[in-house]
Amino acid sequence: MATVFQLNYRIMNLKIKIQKVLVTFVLSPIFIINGNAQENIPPQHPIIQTKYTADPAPMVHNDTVFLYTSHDEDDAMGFKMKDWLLYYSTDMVNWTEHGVVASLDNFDWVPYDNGAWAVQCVERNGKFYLYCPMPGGVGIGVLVADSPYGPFKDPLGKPLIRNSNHDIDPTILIDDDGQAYMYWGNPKVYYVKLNEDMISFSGEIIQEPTTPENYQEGPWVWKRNGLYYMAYASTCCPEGIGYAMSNSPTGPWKYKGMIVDASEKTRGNHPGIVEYKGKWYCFGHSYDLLKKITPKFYERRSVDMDEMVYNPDGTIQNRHYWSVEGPEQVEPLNPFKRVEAETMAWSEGVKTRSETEWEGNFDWDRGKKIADRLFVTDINHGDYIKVKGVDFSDGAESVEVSVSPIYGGKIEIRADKINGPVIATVDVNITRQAGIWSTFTAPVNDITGIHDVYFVFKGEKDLFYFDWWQFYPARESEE
Ligand code: FUB
Repeated sequence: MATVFQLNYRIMNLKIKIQKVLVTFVLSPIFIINGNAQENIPPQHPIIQTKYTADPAPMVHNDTVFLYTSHDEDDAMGFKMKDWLLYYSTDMVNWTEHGVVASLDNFDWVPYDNGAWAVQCVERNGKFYLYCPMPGGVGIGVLVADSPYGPFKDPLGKPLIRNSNHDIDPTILIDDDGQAYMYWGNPKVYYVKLNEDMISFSGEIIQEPTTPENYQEGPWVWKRNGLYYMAYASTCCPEGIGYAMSNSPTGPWKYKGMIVDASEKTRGNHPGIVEYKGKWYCFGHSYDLLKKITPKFYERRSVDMDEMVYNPDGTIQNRHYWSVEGPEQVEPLNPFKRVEAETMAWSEGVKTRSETEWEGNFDWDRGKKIADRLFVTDINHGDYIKVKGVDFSDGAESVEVSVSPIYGGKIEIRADKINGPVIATVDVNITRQAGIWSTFTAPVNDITGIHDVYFVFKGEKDLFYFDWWQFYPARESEE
């Protein structure tokens, strides 16, 4: 988001960029030969491909990274944001979608259905607090749950903060002495002390007098080795991720540089920073996925991330842009337990959907609930899902998949490359069973050790829905 001046500047810039893009579009041999922009896009990244996501807010709880995001609708032109999504990972390369974790419907007092902007979730005393800004002076609300997955409820029935039209992008710091602070704002930074209940505050709302250099919006505050850090969408336009440091949670803040440089690919940006198993990671968002399909500009963003490295003096190393290869995998993935099909390091073509399965077929008599499912949809010939670093250990004997067949087809499970050796072929040879879930099993060819796994879909069209998969270990040969 930006001031009127910034918006005018962005529009002017955008016109120049569109002209440039048109020139490229017309002159580039890639566009002439292939008719699309795919050649220009890195082979991997952003980290979520099945939906447009923005404003990443990672949170570590136990051994899992929970990633809350805003959600740009697939047909968004400008901001079209109704709900918030949750993803999780234990290896920082394969992300599993949990689906919608909260929405504007959670707040009775919000007057519109488009304005689910950048959230942050924090845990305190076993409860999870999701701070949700609704722009245009509506305010910042808070939702509470007993689990990071929700369900989240509004304990106040009114905004926690309604201070000005600048009330967006909340971030929370709980200091070592237990004092919690909330920071937010565009184009200035505001902060207030939160009470221990995390749903009320004490004292004045302060407009931070040293709003750090290059600050735009999207603050993210954390502490390391006694030093306070504030990262934020920085410079305009486009925006990268800059940061400032302080010796105190209340400033003054001193600008230290860019963590991720501003570039055409990032445009608006919004940092989320977290430490996980001894390494630090910086999340932001880009338009890379959108650019894969069009040179046009819409508010359809995609969360990306990479490792973030400190210098010995506590300053942060700059990275020009998210690397193509992403961070190192923290631990290999275990295929011998059920893995949700919506667990992926990368995918092409597929989408996801939530649905409740009922016993009955009729609106007026659905019978008992069988299951709430989130599954992979829109599976057509040539689409694929890549799962990184799967540890087959001493080998697998068979693989089982849960699918709901539409026109039917095959899943070729391949090692290391989309056209790598076939590990197994699962034949889904039933049709017209959409809504009915069955498992299919196939024998596994010789495979041991750690491999990237590609689920490559083959068939004519609308093959099936895909819910989960699991390998079974090779049985020791009988003496
Ligand atoms: O996603 C909506 C708004 O755009 C966020 O609140 C800002 O940080 C910017 O990313």
